[in-house]
Amino acid sequence: MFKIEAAEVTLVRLPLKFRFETSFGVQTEKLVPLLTLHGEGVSGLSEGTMEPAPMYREETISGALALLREVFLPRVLGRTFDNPQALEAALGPFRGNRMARAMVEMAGWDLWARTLGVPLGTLLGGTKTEVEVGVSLGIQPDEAATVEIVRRHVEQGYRRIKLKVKPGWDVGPVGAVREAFPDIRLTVDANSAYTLADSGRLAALDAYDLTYIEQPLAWDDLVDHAELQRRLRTPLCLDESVASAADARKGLALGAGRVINVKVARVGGHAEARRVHDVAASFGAPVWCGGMLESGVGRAHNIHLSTLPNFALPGDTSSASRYWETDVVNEALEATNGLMPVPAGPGIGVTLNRDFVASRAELHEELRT
Ligand code: OSB
Ligand code: MG
Repeated sequence: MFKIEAAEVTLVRLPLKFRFETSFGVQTEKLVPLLTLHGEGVSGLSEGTMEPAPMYREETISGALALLREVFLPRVLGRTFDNPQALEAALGPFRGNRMARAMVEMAGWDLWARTLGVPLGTLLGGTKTEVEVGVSLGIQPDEAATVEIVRRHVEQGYRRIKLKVKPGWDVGPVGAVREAFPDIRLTVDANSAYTLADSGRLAALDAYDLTYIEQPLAWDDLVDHAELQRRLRTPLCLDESVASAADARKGLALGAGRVINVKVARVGGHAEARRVHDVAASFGAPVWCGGMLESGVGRAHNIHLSTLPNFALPGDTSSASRYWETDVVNEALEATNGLMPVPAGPGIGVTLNRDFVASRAELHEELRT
């Protein structure tokens, strides 16, 4: 059992070390909402992965902060829960807003794991002590720059290279990279930039031996993905359009894809992420852990989740030092030769660098009953 006595919400602005261009825009900094749930002598940490504007999915930081303040935290503050599943159930009646609900649920898992003194991954049923990771590389100015940035990351040992693509920026860079690196595990991610009318262009990618094409079609679509999958040899991987285990079941049953990118916050937390993992396993479909340019808090959550067995393909949880000059946590989260060690110790295994967080905080609120 654990009691939630108080909550702290902090919003931190971090400059990104690289310019991250996707089909939906360019990012040069990250606004990171952090939640601390205080129990009796123990606390749990989580990070929100919604963004200032609803470009990836529909949730936003300002919307999530309002919901946390006005609805979700008042529902759980002062209460005692048997386990994180009971905490998840307390938020179960609320619809949508899964990233906001996930902040509460994920901090609850960390709090509970720290109370028990076990690593979060172990509590979730994971067994790995390190997890395989790749990198997600943004759209580059030209093909030569793309080949060059891929070379740097292949040399660092990353186990998979994912290139962001969009209409007009696909077969060119993919062909150039495949020619330079015939044997690497290569994927692309379109973040919903295509429609079924582009299926000819997408079928041209079949020539490059991609492990999968991630979310080519609309963020809320499964039916057109199923039609597209019938027209392609390359497996499709669903990201945006899977918000729950039910979505995963429907998508896999329809043949909308053969792989799922699991982002714990997108599906509402660890319990639902594990259900997505299990549903995919029942279809014989591998999953992998996606990323949202997380700070060390979200990154540590991702690493622990990735220790489950059906995380069978390398995730996006690359070294924190790629993203940040200074991270919000004290521990370094660094991959060596494409292997990310699971942070040791209870819970997510990382601690907040409180001075740094305070120096970068744009908002700080404490809530109690
Ligand atoms: O589609 O996976 C995505 C980042 C922000 C929003 C969506 C996505 C991404 C990434 C980055 O691909 C993965 C990472 O390095 O964290
Ligand atoms: Mg994606």
